[in-house]
Amino acid sequence: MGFKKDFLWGGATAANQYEGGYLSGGKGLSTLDAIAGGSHEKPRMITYKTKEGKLETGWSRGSLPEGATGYIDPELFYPSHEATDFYHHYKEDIALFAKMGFKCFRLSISWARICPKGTDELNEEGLQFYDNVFDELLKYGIEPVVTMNHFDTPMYLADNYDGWSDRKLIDYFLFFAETIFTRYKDKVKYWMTFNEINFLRNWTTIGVHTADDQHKYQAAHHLFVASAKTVQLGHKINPDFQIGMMVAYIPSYPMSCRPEDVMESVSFNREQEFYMDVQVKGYYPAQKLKAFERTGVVIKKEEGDDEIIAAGTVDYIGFSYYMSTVSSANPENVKLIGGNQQPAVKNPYLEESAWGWAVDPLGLRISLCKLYDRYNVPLFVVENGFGAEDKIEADGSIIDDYRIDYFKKHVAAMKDAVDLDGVDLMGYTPWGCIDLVSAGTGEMKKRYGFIYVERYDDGTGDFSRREKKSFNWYKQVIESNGENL
Ligand code: P53
Repeated sequence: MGFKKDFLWGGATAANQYEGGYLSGGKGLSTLDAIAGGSHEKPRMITYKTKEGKLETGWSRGSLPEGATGYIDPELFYPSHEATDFYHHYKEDIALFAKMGFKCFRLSISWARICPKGTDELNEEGLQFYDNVFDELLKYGIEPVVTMNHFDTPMYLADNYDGWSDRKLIDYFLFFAETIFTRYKDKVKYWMTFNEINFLRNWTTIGVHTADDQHKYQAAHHLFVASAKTVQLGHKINPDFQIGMMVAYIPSYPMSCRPEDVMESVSFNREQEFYMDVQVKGYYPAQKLKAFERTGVVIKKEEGDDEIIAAGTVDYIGFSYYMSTVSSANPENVKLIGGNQQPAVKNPYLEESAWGWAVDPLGLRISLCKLYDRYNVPLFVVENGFGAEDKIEADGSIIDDYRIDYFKKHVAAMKDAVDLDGVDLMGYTPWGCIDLVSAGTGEMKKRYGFIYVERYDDGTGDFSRREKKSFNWYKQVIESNGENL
């Protein structure tokens, strides 16, 4: 009973939110480097140069004019540039992870650190950086779990190819994949292709200028082909590789048992299932093909693409789980929330974080059941956590009982899914195990870590690290393999 013996307890991060060193060691620019900070109330903005050379700003989830290129304004603060400086603190941080007893650590490789333009030019210094990181992890027996691409597209590919809407990116990505697979084949066993593939739709994340369905799904097709080829290539390079996909999973409940509400919720869930269907089952589901027909989306495929997708299915599903949502057929129930004005329906049975995310531990068990029943492959909870403002007490301590409470309930829910539902669960890597920049708002204020980093939204802070109360709590959870919560 309980979690398996070799359960992968750890924590998760991403290069653009954690690493910093945005121009150090030969790294090229990535799209995320041109996105300024925002807040719960204020959306993040892209700074760009138009074809005519005018400097403009635009919504980070919107479209850019044709020919616009990413631009960094020296007067502005961009949180990714230094982030929380893993680049210079990796030894110290990994020692802290080891102290918590981590069995694994999830990080992403910055594509532009390996291939500064995203093309076939290599940066040896970047490759060496990750060698150092992996060696440091392995020294403590910590298994690296690598996201090959977490939201950051090399800016050169966005500026010159319109990002992933151009099929050429498949070849460039495969070159990057082959490089890192070959280089790290004896150091890394667990891989994931694209982070939250269902959230990739604009310049910020995949370098496409037009954020509409046609561009989003054409890019998704290229991502699917790239991922499938990557899986096949990886298995050839090292048959022991475990290569997963990664989806942002936000299960939706119907607002009521009224069939119209239920249908609304089916449609919401299907959008996420689409990405898993393609990458786990190996084909486009009928519901999506019909939706394309209805909405006039035409996917340009090349001969052989369907076969590639069928042959390159993933070994496991990695997913992020923070919250559930609600679907309603009545538009008056839908409110726009947050700096990015996401449509949402409030669940009257659940509490929310200060950023409006509904806390729903049972929703995690429900998700594990649904995904395991539907796909029957191992599952890996690669992100989960509670973004909150932390306070340093007069004695220097940080008493984050709210975070401990959140994790306690979510680990218990996973345990039920394993013990009561028979789900094959590989591991658990809470998000932002050390404080890092929020993806949604660009804030430091929205913290997730067991480890506090002195870095603030006005760019101050000396990056010093300290353990929060949750640090020792999580240590004891790992020590007891999830028995002592
Ligand atoms: P932040 C929204 C909803 C669910 C997951 O998010 C999301 C987002 C993006 O805002 O993204 C993942 O930092 C993502 C991470 C991100 C984390 O969730 O907005 O994979 O990069 O930091 C938490 O609070």
